[in-house]
Parts: sequence; structure tokens; C-alpha cells
Amino acid sequence: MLSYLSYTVVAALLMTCHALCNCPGAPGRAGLKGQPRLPRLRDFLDTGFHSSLVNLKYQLSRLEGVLALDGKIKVVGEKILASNGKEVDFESALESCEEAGGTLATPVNEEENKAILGIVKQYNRYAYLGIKEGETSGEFMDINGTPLNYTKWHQNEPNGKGRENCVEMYSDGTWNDKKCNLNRLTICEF
Ligand SMILES: [Ca+2]
Repeated sequence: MLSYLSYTVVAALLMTCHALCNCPGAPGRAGLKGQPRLPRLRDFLDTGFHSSLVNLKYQLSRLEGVLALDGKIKVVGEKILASNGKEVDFESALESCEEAGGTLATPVNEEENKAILGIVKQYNRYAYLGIKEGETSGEFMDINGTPLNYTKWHQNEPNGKGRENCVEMYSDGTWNDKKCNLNRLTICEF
């Protein structure tokens, strides 16, 4: 009796699974001719996953709004900019950003430069950018060693001739090559 009951339960489960899964020949796959298509198990999962993603996106967008309103972050394109308000040397600033999962803010266009400038003005402090001088004097690149496509040098900068290997942003948004061991505002991008 017990074994018959077990068999019935297993058979019912298999039939249900067969109807919902993506098995070839299952009614749920293409639907029987002339009959409405039955939902598949994958559809249920996809719908649940999709609605979770939509909900997550909504929650993140609300959090971004709250943080931006409070002046904690600036959203520019795909980037989020933030500062911890600390003034430290270049290596320490970079380390703080990387520990938080980002890197030092590195503007790649005018819009990003303006967004970083907004934080420089907010704290009224010059900030190190994620830019360093390469092996060749006067050639600056980002943290990954990629040459710059966008620059915003202050007049007559860079003028360090190999002695100023880091780059700071002035409070007008222009750049100056500068020694790396000074205390400058930490601004990270994520
Ligand atoms: Ca300089």
C-alpha cells in the first residue's frame, strides 16, 4: 500500500515537472495544437528573477537619490563619485578608494571633471586625481597605465619635468602636476 502510494506521488511529481519543464515534447514547451501554451518552470523562475531585479534597481535608485540629496555622492554617467573628506598622500588616498571597491577619481571627459570639481568645491580642498606620470617625463596616464584621452591642465602645467609625478585638481577644475607626498582630498569613483 505504501509503495503504491509512493509510486503515485512520484508519478504525479514527474508529470507536473514534465509539464512545467523545458523537456522536448512536453505540452508546456510548444503547447498542444489548438491549445493555449502552458507556463514552463523556466518562465516562473524568469518572472521571479526579473521582478527581483526590477525591485533591486528601484531600491538602489532610491538610495542613490537619498545619498545625492545629502551631498554624499555625485552620479555622473555610469560613475558614482564620493569622498571620505580626508586629506592624505596619494598612495593612502588610492588605498582608501581601492579598499572601498573603487579607485581614485579619474575624469575622462568634461562632465566628469565638473562632477569631481563639485566635490573639490564642496570641501574647498585640492584633490589628487587617479593619474600618474609614466616613465617618460611629462607623459601622464591613469592608474592602469592607460594614456589619457582627456586632460585639463592649468596654464603652463605640467611643469614638474619628472619631479612632480602626481596630479591635483585646483578649485577651478584645472590640473597641476604635483608631488605625491602632500595631503590632498580623497575623492573616489565607483
Ligand atoms: Ca606643477
